[in-house]
Amino acid sequence: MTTPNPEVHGPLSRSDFGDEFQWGCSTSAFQIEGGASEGGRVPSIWDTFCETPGKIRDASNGKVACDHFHRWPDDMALAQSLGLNAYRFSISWPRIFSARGAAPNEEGLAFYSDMIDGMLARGLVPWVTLYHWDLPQYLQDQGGWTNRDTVAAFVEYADVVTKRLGDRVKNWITHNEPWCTAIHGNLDGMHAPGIKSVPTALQVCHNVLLSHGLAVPVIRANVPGARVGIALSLHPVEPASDSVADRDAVVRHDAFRNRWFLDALYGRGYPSVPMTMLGKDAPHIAPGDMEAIAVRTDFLGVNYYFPEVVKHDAEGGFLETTVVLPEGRQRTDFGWEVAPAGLTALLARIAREYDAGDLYVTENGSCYDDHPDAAGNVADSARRDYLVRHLHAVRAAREQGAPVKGYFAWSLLDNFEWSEGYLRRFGIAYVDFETQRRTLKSSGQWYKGFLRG
Ligand code: IFM
Repeated sequence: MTTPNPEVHGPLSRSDFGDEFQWGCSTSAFQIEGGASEGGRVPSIWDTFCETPGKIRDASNGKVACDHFHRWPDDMALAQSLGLNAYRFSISWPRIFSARGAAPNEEGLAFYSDMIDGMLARGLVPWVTLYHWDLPQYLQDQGGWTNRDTVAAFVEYADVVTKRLGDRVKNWITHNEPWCTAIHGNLDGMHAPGIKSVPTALQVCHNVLLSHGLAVPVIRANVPGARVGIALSLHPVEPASDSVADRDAVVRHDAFRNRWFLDALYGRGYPSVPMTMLGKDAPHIAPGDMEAIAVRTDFLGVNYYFPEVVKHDAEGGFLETTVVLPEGRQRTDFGWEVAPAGLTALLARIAREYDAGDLYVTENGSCYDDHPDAAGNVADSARRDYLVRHLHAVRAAREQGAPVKGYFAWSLLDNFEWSEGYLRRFGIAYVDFETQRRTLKSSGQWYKGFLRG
């Protein structure tokens, strides 16, 4: 199957990526499930955040979302119809434990167990994320991720879930985008729990990584043949100008955006800059933490959306940098730059600089506000083009030697886009949130044609 614009992009076929390549879509529990008070689920920090006036742009919440809690068989059938062989989703921690020290909620475990059976029956390899931002509120009430007991609670949660589901699930992702958990949740306050504090954000960041490190051996012990990793949001960084100050700003920005995570996970510790700049705001690191964080993993999940352009700015927070948006670049409706070459460069860089094992693009997608036309079709040509060009970028990275073994489009469905509510559509299938009807967009049709050859 060739791309829709072969004259622009050249031919691309599924077979270019080999038989073992994982082709999927990614989703997350809070963004699609709904069923917020069903099946023994208790509130998460996102339920609380949604109830706080002014936090969500359209004042919406995740109570119903895509109603995936009830409609998952149809959604899995949709995924199967696309020709996917994998599906990435997250488990809602508040569905599994209703209080610290409580017994696991059997109904919650059964929900995911049934869904996993449904995936396997449809030829979809399950890829499970344990934490995609929906911390139980009762844990936030005792300090959330700043409290090391939350680290212990996460490891217990990982233990229960992997013991119960590990007979069928082999691919485990501990955390999704710890940068967002830490920074959006605790520095800029855009995400739940909405805190704005440098030391809190840095401690959260450290404790989240620690919980990853401590959970990995537990998952391995529970799951024969487990493959365990973490999914990071990573961004190529470029200078706003050729000045020395801006080029130095790139080094600092990259050191926190990317290397803070990569260096720590692959045994180099946190980069000395910005650590030295943090002073008293630096995280408390207990003996043995860094060794735990650097536990061996099997793969790295790379979530790629856009590169960042930065300039030096003495007022620009602890990094003294500001992200700028140069004119004249192609952008999605969210303002994110469309830069497929950044994905190739990023994957090649990770392969060159880190011993990360296999790489999976665990998220990549674009936000455009397309709606059905009079005939009911959703002609999202910009999203289709984004998908085509980024698949070319993945193939280019493989040709450069990066061991990229899978691609998961974000997202299967339009969904709850965090503080933007339902105003930002990332799905390759359109969701009418009034009727819950799903309509495959042109991008989804292209993906299906490509996958089915
Ligand atoms: O919707 C999010 C997802 O939850 C995490 N990665 C980025 C996506 C788009 O913003």
